Amino acid sequence: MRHVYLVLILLLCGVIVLGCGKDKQQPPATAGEETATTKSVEKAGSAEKAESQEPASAEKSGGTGSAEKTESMEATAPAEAGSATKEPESKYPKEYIGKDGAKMALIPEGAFQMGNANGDRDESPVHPVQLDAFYMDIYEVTNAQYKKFVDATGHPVPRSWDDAALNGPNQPVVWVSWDDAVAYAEWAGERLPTEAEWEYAARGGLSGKLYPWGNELPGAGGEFRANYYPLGGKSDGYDKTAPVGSFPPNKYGLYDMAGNVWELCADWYYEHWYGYEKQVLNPQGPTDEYAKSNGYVRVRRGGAWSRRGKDLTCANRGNQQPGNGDDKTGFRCVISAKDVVP
Ligand SMILES: [Ca+2]
Ligand SMILES: [Ca+2]
Repeated sequence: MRHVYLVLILLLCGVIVLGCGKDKQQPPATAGEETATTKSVEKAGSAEKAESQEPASAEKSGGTGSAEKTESMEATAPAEAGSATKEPESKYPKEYIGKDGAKMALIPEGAFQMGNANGDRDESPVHPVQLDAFYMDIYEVTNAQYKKFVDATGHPVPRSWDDAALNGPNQPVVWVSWDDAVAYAEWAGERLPTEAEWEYAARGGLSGKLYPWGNELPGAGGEFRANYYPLGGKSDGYDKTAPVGSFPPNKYGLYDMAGNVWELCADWYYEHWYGYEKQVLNPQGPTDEYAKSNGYVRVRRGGAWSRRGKDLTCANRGNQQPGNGDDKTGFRCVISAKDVVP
């Protein structure tokens, strides 16, 4: 009987020793995590590194270990980063190439104040908006891109393709209606941006500024920041549309968010909508009954080559009949980041 007790005691000791050993193996792991979190500034880089290394290490170690490690690093990131930076965006690659071949930039999830209290009446009241991450074409859709769509689908050709002032391959496509733009977006597996997404993207992460670059007028100091209609006409270098990307991008890497061509958005336009809007997260614009009171027109944003500088503000709102086109209006597409990286 004593022998049995002895054996049991020995076994118990063994279990305890093993247990302690296990505990002792953990500190290096948590210490590693700690160093990772204390280096929060480098986190984005190291997280990317971990992601890019994942396939290789997954093969080596059977996958689960390194995957867990990556996950735990990501999980600690938001808590550590707190209010300092927008780290969660590192979950998604910075760039994405759409099915139409267009380069798209990641617009990170975040919140902003939509509208401009000192702008036109339809830009008030300023109200909070929260958006999930999405990708946006860095350029307005060009004639060359639109031709791929026309060739593939037999969609009608825009009338501007006869006009030498507008039909350059890298000029934005114009004389497209909202219906045409939606057809293109669907063909590309994408969609038009909501009005809120458009304004958030145009602001490029700047808070409370008038234009994508700040508060200066587009031609302040003789330095042109957009294609518009400066005093005297075309001193910005372009009489009508400019090839996309002719002016510097905003901080999200988006070109021509101010000027060149107006850009169609998904939403109906209703001039008093901001006073009724209740949806903070991913707002979709006016419901049918409000759209009706403005005669069912769609939002367009950003001003155009035909407009004075003050019309190029991020918050300025325009509209257009959904079946109409003109030589001042084009579009660009977006896709939700979760539809690209589930
Ligand atoms: Ca111009
Ligand atoms: Ca534009």
